[in-house]
Amino acid sequence: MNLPLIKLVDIPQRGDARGQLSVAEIGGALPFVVRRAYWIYGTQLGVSRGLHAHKHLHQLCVCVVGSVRLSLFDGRREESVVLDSSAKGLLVGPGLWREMHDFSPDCVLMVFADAEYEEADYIRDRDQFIRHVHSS
Ligand code: T46
Repeated sequence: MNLPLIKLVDIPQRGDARGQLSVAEIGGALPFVVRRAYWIYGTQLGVSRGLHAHKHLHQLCVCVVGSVRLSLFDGRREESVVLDSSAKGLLVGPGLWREMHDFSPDCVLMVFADAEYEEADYIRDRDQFIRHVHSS
């Protein structure tokens, strides 16, 4: 990962003969206490989501079924990461413009966040985001 605010982490797999089990916990894949979890699924073909940044929020994204491409932009550089395994998670810090593209029809994207939902934490205008990063 070239952008300092994103990090690909291993999610321990504890499967056995009965089937699979993946775990995200503090001291392991999770560097923060989870205050909210949500999951994105049933995304229509060709739809892109995200298209915003967060001022403070830290999140761990895990694609538990299917695949999705996340594109992250810090105001200068852009990086794309394909998530297609429940054994990998992407830690996404604040101050990054994020877009989600190429959802597979079966994609289930789980997101763990360190804060409750707060619309005031969102920057939904790309030009405003660029001004925000260049002024901080
Ligand atoms: C992010 C990416 C990866 C809530 O009421 N509570 C919530 O916790 C969330 C996440 C959303 N909402 C409402 C707000 C909107 O009316 O659900 C609706 C869809 O949310 P949004 O358009 O922001 O969804 P995405 O997929 O564009 O973005 C989401 C997260 O909002 C965002 O924090 O980083 O996934």
